[in-house]
Amino acid sequence: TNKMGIVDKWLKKHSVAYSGATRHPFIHSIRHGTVDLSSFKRWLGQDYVFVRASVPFVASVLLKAWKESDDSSDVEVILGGVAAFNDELAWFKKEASKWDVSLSDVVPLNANLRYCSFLESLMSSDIEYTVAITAFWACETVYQDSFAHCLEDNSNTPEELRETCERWGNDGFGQYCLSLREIANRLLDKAPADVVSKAEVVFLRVLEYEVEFWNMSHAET
Ligand code: HMH
Repeated sequence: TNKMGIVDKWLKKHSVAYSGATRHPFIHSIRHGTVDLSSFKRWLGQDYVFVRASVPFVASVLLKAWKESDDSSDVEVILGGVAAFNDELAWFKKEASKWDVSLSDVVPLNANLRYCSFLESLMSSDIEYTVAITAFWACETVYQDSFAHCLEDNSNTPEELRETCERWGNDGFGQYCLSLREIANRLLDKAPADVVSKAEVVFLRVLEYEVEFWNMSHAET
């Protein structure tokens, strides 16, 4: 409907990297119903650690929006994301007990620690709001796109994994990701060239970290 934003251009330009993050073998295995349950459990425990660690990052994006945004509806969109954490952490606890995963015993693997430190580096006040919201959009969108793929009509996702896929693959979460995309596009449109380049690099790094995150599901330990 709208004209193509900068983020939409990046999705085309970097479509191979984007598909690498959203069509990972782990996602294919869920969608095909061949997923190894020990992989799923490992992902679940690692993602709980990641989601907890991303709370301060999202709070920092909220703070930047409140200080720097020219549109007060940004704060509301991001606040929606902050508010969803409560429910999300409760969901992880419920899901973990269903699969006999002990969340208090999860040891964060290196790829997870690296992704968390990357998010932490983006909390710095030196990082522009435009760059930070681009990272946040990319992070949420990879999950939305990946799990929505597992819910498509021709998918064979096992019944007991559907709730997980719906958590990020549902239409409401899809709308929320579109709202984040609109904010990113609006800010990038007005940003100086060096900030746009920084945001593009950050977008690509998020895609890499997401691939490494999925890769942990088939880690040896
Ligand atoms: C690794 N990326 C990772 N975990 C998540 N839960 C999301 C993105 C979406 O919030």
